[in-house]
Amino acid sequence: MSIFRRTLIAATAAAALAAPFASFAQDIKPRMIRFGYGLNEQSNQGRAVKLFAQEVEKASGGKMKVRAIGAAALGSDVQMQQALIGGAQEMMVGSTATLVGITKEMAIWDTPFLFNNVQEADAVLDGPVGQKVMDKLQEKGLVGLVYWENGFRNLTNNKQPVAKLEDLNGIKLRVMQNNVFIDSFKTLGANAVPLPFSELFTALETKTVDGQENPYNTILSSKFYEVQKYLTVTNHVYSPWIVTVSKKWWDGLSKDEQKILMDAARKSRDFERQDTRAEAAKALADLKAKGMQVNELSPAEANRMREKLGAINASISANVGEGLWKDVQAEVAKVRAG
Ligand code: TF8
Repeated sequence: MSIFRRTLIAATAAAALAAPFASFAQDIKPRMIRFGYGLNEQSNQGRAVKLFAQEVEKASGGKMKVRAIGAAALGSDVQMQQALIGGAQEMMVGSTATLVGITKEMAIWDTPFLFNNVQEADAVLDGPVGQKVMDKLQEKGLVGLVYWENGFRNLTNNKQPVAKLEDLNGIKLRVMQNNVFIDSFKTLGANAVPLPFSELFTALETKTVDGQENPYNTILSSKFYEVQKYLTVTNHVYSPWIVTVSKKWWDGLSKDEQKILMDAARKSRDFERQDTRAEAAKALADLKAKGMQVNELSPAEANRMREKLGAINASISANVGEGLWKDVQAEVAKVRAG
């Protein structure tokens, strides 16, 4: 028998002995996970990252530790995405909208008025098409785990109440660094200025921009009510957040470690959506109490806005691919049909 064969047999025997052991001892190494996010600790984003960290530590018997770093202390969404791709940071949560420069298909979620309610959003994002878009990230060095809810976006500004389309004329409006958002607000007549979220409060405070758009939760947790007078209920688009992992780092994890992260991500998603919805339900009243002047659009004006924004659908479809556009429309139609 050759030495090679003998070694092989010995190795096989050793593996056979090790196998039953592996079935009850999980393959988990001590890991330090830097998890960055852009909002502050007191936000819905901060609360859900905290829950994720607790779940990972619990499930790994304290071996995997999550260092949650909020308030964009590790950089803006775009900067953190690059750190994940390069392997300098392990995890983050941020807007799908800020990923469009990396994975163009993500722009599908920026389609104005794509979802009418959160049930539609959950069904499509958690369904096969949502997964397909998320999996596209892998080619670019990122692994998407789950979508969280940022929420329906509403408009604030410091110039005047926006009651009709024309009121947006000339308003300097900060938008996310994303072509669909830039096009949307240009189409509506605003002067759209792309800026990272981490620079937004200061830009509003110093009047570099007049307004911005974000869900009630963020307007509250980021204290935009201190620097913004008018809020218009537009619900012009539903924004998801997405939890992503550095693929470079993820590929070096054991199956057990990956499962711990995936399970914790799903738990955090369910918690985050509930928490966000509960907060959103009372946030508008809180914002009024803080002194914001709130108005709703008349149905006629809301329709005008909707029609105007419909004009950019063709370019979104061309950018993400007509196949994906149709798949998403079909999924939405399916959910609506019940
Ligand atoms: C925005 C988004 C932000 C997110 C967050 C920093 O306006 O809505 O909430 O990017 O992760 O930039």
